Amino acid sequence: MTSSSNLRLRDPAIETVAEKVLAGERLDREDGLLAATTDDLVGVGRLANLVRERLHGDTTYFNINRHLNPTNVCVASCKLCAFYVPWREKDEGWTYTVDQAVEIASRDVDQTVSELHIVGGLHPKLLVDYYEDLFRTLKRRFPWIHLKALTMVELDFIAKASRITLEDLIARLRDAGLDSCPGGGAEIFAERVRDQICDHKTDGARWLDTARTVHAAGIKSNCTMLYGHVETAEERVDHLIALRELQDETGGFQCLIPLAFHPDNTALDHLPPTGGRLDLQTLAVSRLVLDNVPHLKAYWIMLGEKIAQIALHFGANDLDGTIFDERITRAAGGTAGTNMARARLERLITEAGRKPVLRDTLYRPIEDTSVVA
Ligand code: V47
Repeated sequence: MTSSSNLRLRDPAIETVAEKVLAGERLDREDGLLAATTDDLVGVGRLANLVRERLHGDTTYFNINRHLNPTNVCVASCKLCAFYVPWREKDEGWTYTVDQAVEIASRDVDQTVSELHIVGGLHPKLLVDYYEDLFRTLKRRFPWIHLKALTMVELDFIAKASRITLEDLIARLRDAGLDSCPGGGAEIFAERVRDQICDHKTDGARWLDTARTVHAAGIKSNCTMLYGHVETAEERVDHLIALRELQDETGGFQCLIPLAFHPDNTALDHLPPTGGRLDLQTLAVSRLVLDNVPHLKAYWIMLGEKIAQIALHFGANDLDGTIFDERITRAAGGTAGTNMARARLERLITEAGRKPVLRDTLYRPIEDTSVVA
């Protein structure tokens, strides 16, 4: 049996955190802060790994998926983002018709691709009927595919722009084929931070309220935390606790994806990129504090393959997917690329001593032994 003494912690300050983790007790804000600020990275990692193995053993999920960004034109102008083209310069960006979007998706969607991840800019002319048409057409063309589409920020914006309630919007999109929602746009909930990185966008309380409404409609979603910019450790822990409180209420979050800030080509390009230390400690703290969300994703596109692989021992149990055609991280200087072969993802997982399991978006294993390299 594991005791805090054989965890070989270097920092006595995290002994109390360890005792709680070993007893399966919930961590409070103080505990989260100790874990986020200790220099005992390996100790915190061991604790997070314990929780990960308790929940999932060696199982490490991945899927075969494609991103689709119907537009990069956006009225929000977030300083954190390098992907958007402002509305006044809309001709410099792209806004696909439904037929164009489906044509782009069809370039590399076949029966092995189980998920389309669809997000884009806040475009004032793309209203509910556009997304209904898009989802219906995609489902007709690829009936097996799961549509994980539209962040809480986009849903909030589209409902207002279409002059309908959020409840109506969600019901209409669900009828058109929406299956679940991705976790983007949460950033850091603290107003102090949002004022500096994404003012004029849905605020933290509204993001959470929108997720509450999505979950009440029976739709699962993911959640994210963007770290490594102007936020403090306190603000990260508070963000995780706000997600935990909503999850206690709804149970609708499947997965947290901590997103490493990429500064290139953004209005915050004076900031340095994150280091491996912050990446791994943030994943570990996320696993420890967010005790009621089952999955923690090491998003290889933002972490890089090597940190994502090591993250499988710091709390993470999911690597996302093959990800055809990722554009948001690439715009901000991401160098990990896109379109990873399935065999390579599986190799990253097995080389880390974990067991790869191909999943669908709802974390159901897909029985399939074929290897598509
Ligand atoms: O909403 C934007 C963030 C998000 C930058 O739910 C940036 O399964 C870092 O949410 N540096 C999009 N991050 C990505 C996202 C996501 C990715 C993979 C899986 C899932 C899921 C969700 O990326 C945006 C924003 O929070 N972002 N710009 C940047 N420069």
